Amino acid sequence: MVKIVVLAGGVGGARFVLGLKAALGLPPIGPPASEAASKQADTAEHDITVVVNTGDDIWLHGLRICPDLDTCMYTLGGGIDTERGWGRAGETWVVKAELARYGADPDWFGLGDRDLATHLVRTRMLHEGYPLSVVTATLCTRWRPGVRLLPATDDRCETHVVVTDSEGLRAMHFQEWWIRHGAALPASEFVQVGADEAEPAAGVREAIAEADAVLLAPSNPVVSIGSMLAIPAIRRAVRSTTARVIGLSPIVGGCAMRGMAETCLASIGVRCEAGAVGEHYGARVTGGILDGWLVHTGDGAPVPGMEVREVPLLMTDIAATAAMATAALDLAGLAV
Ligand code: FO1
Repeated sequence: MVKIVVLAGGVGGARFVLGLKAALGLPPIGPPASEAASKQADTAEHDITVVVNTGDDIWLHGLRICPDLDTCMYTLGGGIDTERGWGRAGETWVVKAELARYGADPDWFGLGDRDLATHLVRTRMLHEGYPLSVVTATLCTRWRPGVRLLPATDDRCETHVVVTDSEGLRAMHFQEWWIRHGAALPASEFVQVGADEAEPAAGVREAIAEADAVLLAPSNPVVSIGSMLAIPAIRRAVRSTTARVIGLSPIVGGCAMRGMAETCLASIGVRCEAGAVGEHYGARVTGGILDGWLVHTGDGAPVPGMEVREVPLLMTDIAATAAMATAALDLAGLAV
């Protein structure tokens, strides 16, 4: 059985995994058709583990909200609102409006009524003492994403943004910076609060160590992939796996597919170019994490210590994304 581990953020990461599943002959949405086959580990051909960023996670209205885990779960389980890329299809916002009438802050966060049920179940289980990895597995018994979703950590490790503007220097949660302020405030630093003490969630180390390929999805290199690699034991696991580690550039032709990456890269002094992001991740042979780097056609530039290949990297549909995933697995030395 071929074991594949993907490090992924939210919208971009989830869309990439849809293509990866298709590349492996799995239905992109939902569980493998032959449920029995996937249960008989020896007959299932592939085992996909997605290690998901938890840096976006936030306590709001007394609820624990995990945007990237939910985006992956809904996308792969068929419940996502495909226009927004986050939250539930057919969503309503009655509770959000009621909270606003009470003046219950914050009113800037899009708390959907259907989504609320996920946060209520998760919060209740967390209060009962279950780790986030168990909560996620429980939520996935409903959504059946067809892959194993693991939070990067069961510990608190939130991305906060340091802003320096006319009001002086202050920090705020990533969600407030991204949603309330539209990522428009000048961010001087992104801090993963708790990263040094955070441990990988149960199963993460083992999945990376036992993988036949480790892929970095085309997610935000700073606040999605970067947040996970800020957890020391995750970085160590990626650097020491016997699998080849292959990244896919989220930057195509000098611009990020999801607006935020450009802003985040500028804040940490990395040029918004595929080659610069590859260098930012670094080659494993020189202390970084990558063995190979997939860039969009035309963005090819040598990056010392890693094999760079050019393929179309626009996730325009599942077939295009499947081709990207196939190219990444090929660069990892796996023919699918
Ligand atoms: N993104 C927004 O731009 N506006 C929102 O109001 C919003 C609410 C929201 C609620 C639940 C959820 O799972 C995701 C949500 N997102 C929203 C996306 C979220 O900010 C993610 O962190 C981004 O997708 C970046 O990864």
